Amino acid sequence: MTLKGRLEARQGDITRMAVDAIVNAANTSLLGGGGVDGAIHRAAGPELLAECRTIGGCPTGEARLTKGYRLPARHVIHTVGPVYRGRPEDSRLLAGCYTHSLTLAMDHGLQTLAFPAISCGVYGYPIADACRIAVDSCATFMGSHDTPDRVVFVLFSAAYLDVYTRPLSFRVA
Ligand code: AR6
Repeated sequence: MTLKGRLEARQGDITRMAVDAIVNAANTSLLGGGGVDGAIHRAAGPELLAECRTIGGCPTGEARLTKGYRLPARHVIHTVGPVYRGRPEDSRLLAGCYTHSLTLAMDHGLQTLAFPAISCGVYGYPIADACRIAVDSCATFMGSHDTPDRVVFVLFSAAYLDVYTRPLSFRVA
């Protein structure tokens, strides 16, 4: 299945994305925090935290779905990236964030998704390694499923967007 037009990267604020679901780089409590997690909770309003309280947390490498409330996105997929320690399981857990999020989207018929650079802020994952895992995980999943229709990597900085350009050009013919 072609990836052309289905997988792209852009610079921006993920809370502004009008997609079926934005992905949140959360922590295992799912009760909010700083970085993109804080921005998503601020933009979604207190109803998001209320729904998160009912979930009871999420293990690292997995994902959970909520509504989007006051966000332009209809849903939020909360996933928990690994704290980077340079161990082999870091990459397995980070890949799990992407594949679990994509599977959850597929199971709920969500066709457009936006991902931030999971684990690349407070959790310290080196951006080049994390980017390769993100692109490979999404390209592999989307190459064997016709859903989701479209995935956008939304990077806060121009420098991070630059990192995504080459790996994406290799995978998206
Ligand atoms: N849109 C897009 N990207 C953003 C936005 C935004 N509005 N805000 C930040 N980023 P981080 P982590 C980028 O630290 O490393 C929280 O406290 C940011 O520049 O948000 O997975 C959670 O509760 C960086 O590139 O997530 C956890 O405790 C990327 O998003 C912990 O941080 C991820 O940075 C998770 O740490």
